[in-house]
Amino acid sequence: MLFILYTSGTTGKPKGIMHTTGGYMTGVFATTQWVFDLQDKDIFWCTADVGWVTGHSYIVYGPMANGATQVIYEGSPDFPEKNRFWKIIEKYKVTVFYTAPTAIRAFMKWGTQWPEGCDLSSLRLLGSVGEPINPEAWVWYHEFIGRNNCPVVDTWWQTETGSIMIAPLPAITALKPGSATMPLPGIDVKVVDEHADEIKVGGGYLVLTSPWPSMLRGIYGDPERFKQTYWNKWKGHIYFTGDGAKKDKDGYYWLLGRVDDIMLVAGHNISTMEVESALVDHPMVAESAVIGATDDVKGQAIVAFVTLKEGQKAMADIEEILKQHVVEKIGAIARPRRIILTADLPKTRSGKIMRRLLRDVAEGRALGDVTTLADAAVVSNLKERYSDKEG
Ligand code: 7RM
Repeated sequence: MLFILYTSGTTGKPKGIMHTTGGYMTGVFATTQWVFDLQDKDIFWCTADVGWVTGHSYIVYGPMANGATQVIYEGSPDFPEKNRFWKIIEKYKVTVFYTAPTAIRAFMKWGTQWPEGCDLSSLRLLGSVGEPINPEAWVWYHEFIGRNNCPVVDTWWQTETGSIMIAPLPAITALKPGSATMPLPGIDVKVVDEHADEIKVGGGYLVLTSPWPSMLRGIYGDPERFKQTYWNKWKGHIYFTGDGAKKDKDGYYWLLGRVDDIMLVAGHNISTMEVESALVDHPMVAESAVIGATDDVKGQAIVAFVTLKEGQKAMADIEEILKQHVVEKIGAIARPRRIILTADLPKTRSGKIMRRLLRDVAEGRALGDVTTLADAAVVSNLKERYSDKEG
């Protein structure tokens, strides 16, 4: 065994994911080369916390095994000012920069004056990891950080997979904003339905159908849960990722988030990600988290928690404006029942939104496990505000 990493703070009781030396190292060594195409002159910077798998795989093991030159930073992105990251890139002439959509949306919220005041001309490649990157954030990242001059590689993978599974190969794969594109060589990915039948074009469950070097070797102390969680949804050797995805006619994969987060509204499946993406497409919105709250009539009704951009005033009819915007982007079926404005969203330390806690808030329940929440005050504030308004 090399390490145990506890994961899935977003959905429930954390699982101790086990990785071993040879396979894991092979996976991260190869994918660091393939996806980031590191050369001797490169200066690589992955902004992840080392306690997240991204920090393990793409700060500690992958780049180090490749002998890469790296920037390693532990500190906040907004101190002493909101240009801290751009100052670091300027100072150390970073060439490859790897960060998360949650960070990109914070940069967007702060405004373009911060990156614009720094010299980012050393950058040649940008990466994204951790959640689906909405096209709006992808385009902003490409334009204001990459100065329309750097490919953006969206990389899909999990603590369990150990290394990147779906991502473009820079200068080889044609990019589509918002898509992680296609599986890396040797990685067998499929989108399947309830019966494990492959969906060649369209949406379904994302599965892996052959082993790969850096696959997890189990859940520490709980082999039964390992089988149940990943291997028992279908017969045969099919690893279930827990994510939903759509495959388009060109064979590109579009990640839809965890299947547990998909809503059923009046008989229609709507992913929280699609509604969130429509909301952040509005010029006033910085970030949003969408959940399905139990509804007597529709089964589930859409409730959206929304953070506005810095300096943006909340006018009286803002809820109606945003609801209408979602209707225009997706259709009447996706019209949110409520929009709740909030300064912060509950997140894990790696920046993933904890929708489970927002469902607890919306349905007036006591909060479930909050041990993986980065800032506990965020949900208690929301809980107070939500019940005020509902009454
Ligand atoms: C690397 C990491 C895993 C879950 C995974 C997805 C989501 C991660 C992307 C993504 C869409 C991406 N490990 N996820 N990367 N969704 N596009 N590029 O995040 O174990 O902490 O989380 O994160 O739902 O299953 S993790």
